[in-house]
Amino acid sequence: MAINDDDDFLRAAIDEAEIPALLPALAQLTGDLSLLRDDLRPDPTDRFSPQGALGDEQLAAARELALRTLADWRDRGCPTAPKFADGQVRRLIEFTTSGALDDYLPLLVEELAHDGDPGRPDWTKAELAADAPLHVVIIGAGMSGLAAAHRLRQAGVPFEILEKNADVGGTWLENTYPGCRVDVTNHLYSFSFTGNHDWPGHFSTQRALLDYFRDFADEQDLKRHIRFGTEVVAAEYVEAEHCWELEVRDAGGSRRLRAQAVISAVGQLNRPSYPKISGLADFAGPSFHSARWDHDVDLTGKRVAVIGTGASAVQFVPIIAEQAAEVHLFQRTPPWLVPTPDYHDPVPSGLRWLLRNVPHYARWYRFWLFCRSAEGVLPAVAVDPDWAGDPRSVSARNEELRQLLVAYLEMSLPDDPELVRKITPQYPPAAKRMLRDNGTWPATLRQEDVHLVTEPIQEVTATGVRTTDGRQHDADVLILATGFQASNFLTPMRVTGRDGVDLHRRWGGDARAYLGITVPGFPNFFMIYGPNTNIVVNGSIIFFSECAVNYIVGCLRLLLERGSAALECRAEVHDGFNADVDRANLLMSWGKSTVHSWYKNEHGRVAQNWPFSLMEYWKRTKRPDPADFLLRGGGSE
Ligand code: N01
Repeated sequence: MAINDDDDFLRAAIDEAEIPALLPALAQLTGDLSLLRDDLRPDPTDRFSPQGALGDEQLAAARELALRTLADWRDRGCPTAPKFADGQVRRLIEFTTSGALDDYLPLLVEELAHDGDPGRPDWTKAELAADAPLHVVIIGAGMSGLAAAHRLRQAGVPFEILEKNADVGGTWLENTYPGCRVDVTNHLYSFSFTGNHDWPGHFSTQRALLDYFRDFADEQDLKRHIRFGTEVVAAEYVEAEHCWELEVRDAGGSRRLRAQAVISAVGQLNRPSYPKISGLADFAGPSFHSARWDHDVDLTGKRVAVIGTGASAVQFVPIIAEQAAEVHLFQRTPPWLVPTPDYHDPVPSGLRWLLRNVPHYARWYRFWLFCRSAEGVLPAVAVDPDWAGDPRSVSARNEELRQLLVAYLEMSLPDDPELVRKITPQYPPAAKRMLRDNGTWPATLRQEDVHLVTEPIQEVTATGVRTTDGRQHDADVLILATGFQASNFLTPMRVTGRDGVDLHRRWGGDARAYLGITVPGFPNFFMIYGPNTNIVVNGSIIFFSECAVNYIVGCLRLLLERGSAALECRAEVHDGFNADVDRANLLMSWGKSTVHSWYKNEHGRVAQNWPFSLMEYWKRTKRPDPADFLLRGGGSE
């Protein structure tokens, strides 16, 4: 990589840089550790101040230092960076984290990936057991399925992906509603093993995400392993042969196929939830769910009724409000809004140039984002059992956060206290998913042709929606932004394990698994983004999926190393883990609060969320402990 741009150009680019990432990148590029000045240390724990809470003078000094260093590197002919030893890299990491994340150090070294792809399996099937029968079926070609395929291929394990849709992308293929975009910063919401982090936005649109996964599948030549238009209807364990028999449906009808292991990568948020509202079927106009957007319906000049004010609605209502004559928005519970000024902004050209052209910077940029979000606001959403303050918060720190978020609403709508009252949540921050906002949501709600209705819905009629106060809200189009059947894991698939046990009957609407991945009685059946692996206020779910994939690949390795045919999680390990998770979830805002959310299942148990740190999941999924499993078949019998 070489640069020959003049100083003015470099200065302008550096003005847009994330300084806490630029200094270590330049130190690595030049080998000059004196760049890591004590007075320029950032604070990754300050979530609300930009640039690691560095002050103006510090920033000016750091920019000057960066400019001199980069210009000098250019003038010396852009020499290749010296090879850094792990110890030196640790020094760079310690500078970036200011010692705040010491517990995370082993994870951080891996996350930085300064020396290749640390998640790549360090074994292959051919080395371990070339002749062992091991064919893996992955269900779903979304983000998680593609990650699993990538790692299995690296390990030389034969696999195929069965995908019900006609393309890859999963949720990013199915959700095409206007304004759909990722709400986790993109440079983190991407695979650790793809070099390309050239995102157009800090939070890119659905189209950019879909292109990313499509490009990945093409570049890695994964599509030839995918059977598109193929839905898995049922999976049954054939104990005598230690394999799974799958019933699949495709254009040719119903077929059966076998695999030694199954990885479900079907996601949590993809089966739309249709509300049980009387009269829904009587609506005379077009009606659709936000995740099944009907692009044939032109909303121009129409009266549109929208039910729901969750993540989906908050993204699409501002767009459709520009086309529709009127929007009637039915809110049951308002969301908390997290101020995010750059939510819709493109990555500025200077920053993009640095990410593309300064060696190491893209990695340090992602790494810095990781450090900032690893713990996120987790400590501020944990319950203090002795908290006796406002019941709309769960601890002193949670109350501080609540007041900050209320202040944001008041500041956004200074002359409309009535609207502020209507959209201020009466439950603790993080009890439901908090949504990003750059001012768009409050501005949309105050538009004259947008009517926020907070009266409960009585029924849907042929011509609109009637609320319990007797008012009829006329509409030409009805959009259900009512979310997903998140807690109905793996539905509508039938999964039958050992001794003919039906997984859904076993769960009884209360899905549980060990690490969200394996279930006793269901040997060699693995899940990615399974029960209790949703993260709420920290990190990126892609990180979690990669951890789960790493663990599953480790389980397959165990099978091959031990010469076993099947591996099954011990019941006591599974039960003990779930008891820990339940206890910990009750000590989080989402577990303590009684507010309705998709984090809980029909029994009121938090079946979705991971209550611990990212570090904890990384540690627990690093490699499977053989003692957690029963091994059967092959050499183990
Ligand atoms: O769904 P939701 P979503 N009568 O369940 C209301 C992810 N996501 O699709 O809050 C009236 O959050 C319901 O009201 P209430 C993300 O993880 C990500 O918006 O239950 N209202 C709520 O307002 C997100 O959290 C992105 O009282 C009814 C709304 O419908 C998750 O998906 C984008 C009702 C449902 O909100 C789900 O988000 C979009 C009824 N009978 C989604 N039933 C990105 O980042 C439900 N509601 C890209």
